[in-house]
Order: sequence, then structure tokens, then C-alpha cells
Amino acid sequence: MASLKDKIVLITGASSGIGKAAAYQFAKEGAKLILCARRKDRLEQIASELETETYLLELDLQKRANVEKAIASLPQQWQAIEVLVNNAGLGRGVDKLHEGNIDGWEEMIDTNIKGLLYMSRTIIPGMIKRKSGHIINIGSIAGHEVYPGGNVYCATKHAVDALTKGMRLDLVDTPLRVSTVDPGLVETEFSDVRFYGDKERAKITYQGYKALEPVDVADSVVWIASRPSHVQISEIIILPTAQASVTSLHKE
Ligand code: NDP
Ligand code: 8X3
Repeated sequence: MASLKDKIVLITGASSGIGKAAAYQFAKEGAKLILCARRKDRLEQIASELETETYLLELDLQKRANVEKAIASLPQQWQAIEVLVNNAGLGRGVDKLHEGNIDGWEEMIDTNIKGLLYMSRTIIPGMIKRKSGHIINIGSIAGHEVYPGGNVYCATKHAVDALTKGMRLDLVDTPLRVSTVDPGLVETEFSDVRFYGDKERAKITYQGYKALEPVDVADSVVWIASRPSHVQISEIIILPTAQASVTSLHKE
């Protein structure tokens, strides 16, 4: 196992769910954390509980100029990012495509695809210069399969899958590594956001079976990041035991 002690890890979407759990798990390994999200109050609360150095970035990934400015303004001691966890993302609705909410589409495309691209484009050149770095994308089982009403969300996660593969090809002549962790159903605020705050509907998503917990996914991310430098885990697909595919979920 390679040590993550004092390595700088940047996590997008660190204010909730998988990203928040990743912050706790990386902190246990002694990594220094740059935590990004729009809800700075949440980041402050999380940072106050972590026994490691943190730097907080209040950042809306949908805005390219903000991403470029935020990364360019990192203090010198926070610039050598070793691990970039592209986790921030969301789903909006499960409507049929021809009835879909176009604003929701824009949010998903701008965050899940363009936000990931802006972060990667801004941070990878420094990693190449330093000859060291690891990009870990959080995709989804929805990047491998499509379910009814999943149309645009699934398309964004298929894009993440293609971008992960593309980055790996483009970086093959460097020491950098590119990985993806692609979960099935994880109980987070994801469904709350997807159903625009309808908590009852969100709750039903996780009833009748044991969904993954954010820490289950975070553990895989930390495991990937702590392999020796010649080991590049390309992809981990992680499902609840009750889930066999995006459309096969066994509920009691
Ligand atoms: P949560 O809703 O709990 O967390 C999403 C995170 O993304 C939040 O920290 C949120 O922070 C951040 N985020 C959303 N939009 C933006 C934005 N425009 N700019 C910056 N940050 C943003 O969901 P999860 O933890 O479940 O989701 C994390 C990732 O996991 C996503 O990419 C999702 O697609 C993926 N995933 C989730 C699964 C699940 O079943 N939950 C399964 C498979 C994949 P803030 O609102 O503070 O900005
Ligand atoms: C989020 C999980 O399958 O509900 O990626 O879309 S799913």
C-alpha cells in the first residue's frame, strides 16, 4: 500500500454523500484535503470534524471561469494536487425524454460532464509537470446501462465513462493514473435532489433493501488511490447485494 500521508487530495462534491465520506476516509490516511462544493457552511462543519489540514473551495462547477479562478488562486502550499476525485454530480427527474425538464438537463450536463471536464483540464497539466497524479472519477452503473426515465442522467454517466477511458489513453505516456468507481444505488441526498426536494419519494428509492452507504464507495476510492504507483485500477463497479443491474433490484 502506498502512503497517502500529507498527499493533497481534492474532492468535488465534498459537502454530502460519497464526497463527504471520501473526505473522512482520506483524512484517516493522513491526506491533506481540498474540499469543494457550493455549500460552504457544510464544508466548514465537515472540516471542523476532520483531524487533518483542509482548504475549502466554495465553487459552482457549472461555471468554467469560477473553476479556473479557484484553482489558479490556490495558495502555493496547496497547489501540488496528487489525487483529484471528480465526484460532484446530480440527477434531475425521471421523466420520459420527450416530456423532460430542459433546465434539469442543463444542470446535469453542466455539472456531471462539463464540471468534470473543467476540473480535469485545469488540474491535470500541473500533475503532468510534477510527473505524479491520479484522477478518480465517480461514474455510475448508469454509465454502463440505461433505465426508463434515466435518459439524460445515463447519458452524462456514459460520457463520464468515455472521458475516463479517453483520459487514460491521453495520459498513457505519463506516470499519471486514471480510475473510475461506478456505484449502483447509494443512500445519499442524490434522490432528494433528483426529485426536487420530495423527501417521501426520495425515501422510497432506498426502502425494502439495503442500499450502499457512502462509505462503501469512499473505501474503494481510497483503496484505488493507495495502490503502488505502477498499479492503475481502471474501474470498480460496486452494487448493493440486492441489485443486479439498473433495472433489477430485489425489494422485500
Ligand atoms: P449527494 O447529492 O449527496 O452529493 C452531491 C454532491 O455534489 C454535493 O456535495 C453537492 O454539493 C455537489 N454538487 C452538485 N452540483 C454541484 C455544482 N454545480 N458545483 C459543485 N458541487 C456540486 O449525491 P451523491 O453523493 O450520491 O453523488 C455523488 C456522485 O455519485 C455523483 O456524481 C452521482 O452521480 C454519483 N452516483 C451516485 C449514486 C447514488 O445512488 N447516490 C450512484 C452512482 C453514482 P453542493 O450542493 O454543496 O454544491
Ligand atoms: C445514480 C444511481 O441508478 O439511480 O447513479 O441512477 S441510479
